[in-house]
Amino acid sequence: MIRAFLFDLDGVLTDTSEFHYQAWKRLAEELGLSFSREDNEALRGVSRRQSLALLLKGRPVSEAEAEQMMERKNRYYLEQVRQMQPGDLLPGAADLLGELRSANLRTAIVSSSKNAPLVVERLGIAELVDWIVDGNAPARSKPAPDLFLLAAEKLHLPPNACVVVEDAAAGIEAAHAAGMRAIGLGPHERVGAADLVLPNLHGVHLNTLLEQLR
Ligand code: B16
Ligand code: MG
Repeated sequence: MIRAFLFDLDGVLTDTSEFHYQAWKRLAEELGLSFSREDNEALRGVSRRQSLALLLKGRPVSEAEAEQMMERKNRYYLEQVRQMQPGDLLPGAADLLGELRSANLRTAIVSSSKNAPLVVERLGIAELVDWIVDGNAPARSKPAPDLFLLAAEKLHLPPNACVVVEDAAAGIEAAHAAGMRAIGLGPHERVGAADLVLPNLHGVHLNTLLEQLR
């Protein structure tokens, strides 16, 4: 019996990845490093600390320097996030959240981003979300199941009553490790391990989803 939907944020409800890309690229240029859109693909769903490690490509830095770099990148990122509006929700996202509300199903956002609460506020969907688990949670990041298990606990539901919606391979892995079913958004090469694969949420309705998951 499905009682809740746990949504990843970036790549599922909105596309903050472009803002992450611009911010990391600005930092990389300042550091004299190359950073392409292709490089950015590897950061999908990956924590800020791990993203920096990938950007540095083995270049050694002290812990203090790493902290300062992440702070700088986040400052650039937030300049973009502060401009976000409800129009930045991906097609179909608001409709599905509304349908879940009407059907009395619970909803949570489960994101690796420490900025998830601000993004949710800018998107104007706070009212449609019961709980936000973000990258500030004292838990291991995806592909560990921790963030999803924490969401289930906060919603007072067993893991098998929750369905995860994810765009990253690590997120699908985390959902399965948590004992949850997963809907993967994107190409099969990336999210093929999911129980149901869809290109995105455009035109996706709750009734059809529940049937497809049965
Ligand atoms: P922050 P998600 C992830 O969001 C992004 O996909 C990833 O690119 C980013 O590095 C990570 O959040 C951390 O974000 O720097 O804002 O804490 O897909 O888990 O919603
Ligand atoms: Mg994502």
